[in-house]
Amino acid sequence: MDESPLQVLTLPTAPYLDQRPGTSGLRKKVFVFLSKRNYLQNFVQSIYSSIDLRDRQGSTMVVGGDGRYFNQTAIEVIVQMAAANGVGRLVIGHHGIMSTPAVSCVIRKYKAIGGIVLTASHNPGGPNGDFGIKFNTANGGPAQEAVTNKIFQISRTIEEYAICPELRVNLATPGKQMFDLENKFKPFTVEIVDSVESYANMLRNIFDFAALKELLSGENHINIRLDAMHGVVGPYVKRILCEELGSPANSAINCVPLQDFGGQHPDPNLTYAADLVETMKSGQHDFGAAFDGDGDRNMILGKHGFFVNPSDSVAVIAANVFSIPYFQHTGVRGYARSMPTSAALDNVARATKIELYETPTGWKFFGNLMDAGRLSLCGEESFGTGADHIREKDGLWAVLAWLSILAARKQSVEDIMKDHWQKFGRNFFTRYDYEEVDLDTAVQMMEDLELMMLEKGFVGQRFAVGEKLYQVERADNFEYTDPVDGRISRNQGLRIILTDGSRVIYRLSGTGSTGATVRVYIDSYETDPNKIFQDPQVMLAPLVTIALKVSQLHERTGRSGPSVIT
Ligand code: VG1
Ligand code: CO
Repeated sequence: MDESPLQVLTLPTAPYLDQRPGTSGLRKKVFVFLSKRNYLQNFVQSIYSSIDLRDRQGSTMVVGGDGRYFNQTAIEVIVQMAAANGVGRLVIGHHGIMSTPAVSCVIRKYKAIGGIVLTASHNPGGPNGDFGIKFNTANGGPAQEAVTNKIFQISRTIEEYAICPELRVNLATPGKQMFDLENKFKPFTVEIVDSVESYANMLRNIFDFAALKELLSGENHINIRLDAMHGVVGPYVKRILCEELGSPANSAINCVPLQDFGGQHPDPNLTYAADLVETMKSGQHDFGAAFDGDGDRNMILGKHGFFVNPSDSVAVIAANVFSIPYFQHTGVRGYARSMPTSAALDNVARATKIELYETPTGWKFFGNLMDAGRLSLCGEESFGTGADHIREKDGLWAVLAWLSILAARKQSVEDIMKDHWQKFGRNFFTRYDYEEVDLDTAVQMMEDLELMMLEKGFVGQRFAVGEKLYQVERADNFEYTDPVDGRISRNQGLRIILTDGSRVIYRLSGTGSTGATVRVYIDSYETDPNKIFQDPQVMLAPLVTIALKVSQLHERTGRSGPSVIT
C-alpha cells in the first residue's frame, strides 16, 4: 500500500451525443475511443452516475472483458474511476479477462451491484476493429432499457468526471490490492480473481460431470472439436472440457485469446466459423462447437458438419430438458425466445404445457422473467442459448447441455435433430444479414416498408412465386409489454405474417458500429414427413423472393446479396 493517500480529482469534460447503448452495450470503432478525448471516461462516468450514490458507496462491482485490443487500458481507467466514484471493491478477472457469462455468474456470487464487460462480442477486434462497453446490473444481466436510457441521458450533458489518476492496479497478480484514498475512511479494494474458477464451479452444480467425463474420455468416448476462435472462452474450454472432462488437448483449437482474434470475426456461424465446418466434414468428429469473442454465443454441429440451427437448438434442449440435473432439481418454469427466433420452442412448450414468452431481440428482456421466477430456458436465433442459472446467454453451458443430451440418448446430433422434427414438425429458418449498409438508406427503407405494411389492402395481399401462393394475414411493428413490470418496448421489428404461419421479419441491428446492418428473418413450419429433411434454402426460397420484392432491399441498397446467410 502506498504511504500517502491517493488524490481524487474531478476533471472537466465535454459531452458526446452518440453514446447511446445498443442491443447490448456501447460499440464503436477502436479509433473512436483512442482519438476522441475522454470518450471512455465520459461513458464510464455516465455508468457510475446512473447508480444512486448511496448504492454505489462501499459497493462491490465486477469487471471483465474479452481480451480485445484496448481491454487492459480501459480497465486501468475504469479502476481509477471506480475508486473516485465511491465503489468499495472491484472484482476483476486475471489480466482483465472474463467471459460475459462468467461476469454474470461472478456478479451474482459476490452480490455485486453490477459489472462492466469490455467487449464488442462477435464484432472484429484489433486497432481497426471494434471496442465495446456493457453494463450489467445486480441480477447479473444486461441493464434494462430504463437504465441504459439514463446512462445515455447523462452522457449527453456530462461536464466532469472523477478519477484517481495515480492509482496503479496490477491485473497480473491474483489476490487483494488495497488503496488508501484521500477523504475516504476505508481503503478501496481490488480483487484479481481466477477468471474460470467460479464459473467452472457453477457448471459442476448444473451438469453431471461424471457422465460427461465418461462421454468424452470413457471407453466408448465420442470425438469433439471446439473452436474458441481466439476469443475469451479458450481458457474455459481448456480447463473444463480438456483438463477436467478429459477431452484430448487437440480437440480444442484457437484457445489463446488474441487482441484481434487472429484478424477474424469471432462470430460462430457458417460464414465466420467456416474452418470448423470444413474440418467437421471429414467425419472424424461427432460433435463440434464454436463460440464468439465474449463467450456467450455458440454454434452446434454434428458429424460431417451437420448444422443445428440455433432456433432448433433451444427447442431440442427443451425437449430433453431433464437430461440436465439442474432442471431435475429446479423444474421448468417457462420458456422464452426472441421474436425473430423460429417457433420451434413453442411446439415443445405446447406439448409439455409450459408457458412460452416471445420477447424483443436482446438478452435483457429475459432477465425480468427469470427474476420473477417465470422463465427457466431461452434462446435467440443469433446463436444465443441459456438458462436462469445466470442472466446472460452462455456458450459453454449450451455445449454441455448438448453433450448431456448426447450422453443420455446415445444418439448422434443428426439423429436427435431428425427425431425432433419428426415428433414436433420442422420450423425452417433463415436469416439474411446485409452488413455496413448506408445508414440513411436503411432507415428510409424501414420507414417506407412500415408505411406500406400499414396501408389498407396490404393485409390480404397475395404473392405468387412459382407454384406457391401466399397471402398476408397480419403485418405490424412488433411491440412487447413486459409481463412483470408492464413496460412497453416499441419498434422491435417489422413482421409480415402469412396465412400459413410463415413469417418475414425486417430489423435493423443494434450492435454494429459502422452504417447499418439490415437483418431479414424468414421462417415457415412444415409437418409433412416428405418435406422436413429438405434444405432450408430451397424450402424458403419463395419467401426470400417475397421478402426482397416487398422491401426492394437489393435495389435500394445496391447489394446483390447478403453478407451472411444463416
Ligand atoms: C444481435 C443479435 C441479438 C443478440 C445481440 C447481442 O443484436 O441479433 O439476438 O442478443 O446481438 O449478442 P442485433 O441488434 O445486432 O440484431 V452479443 O453475443 O453480440 O452480445
Ligand atoms: Co457475445
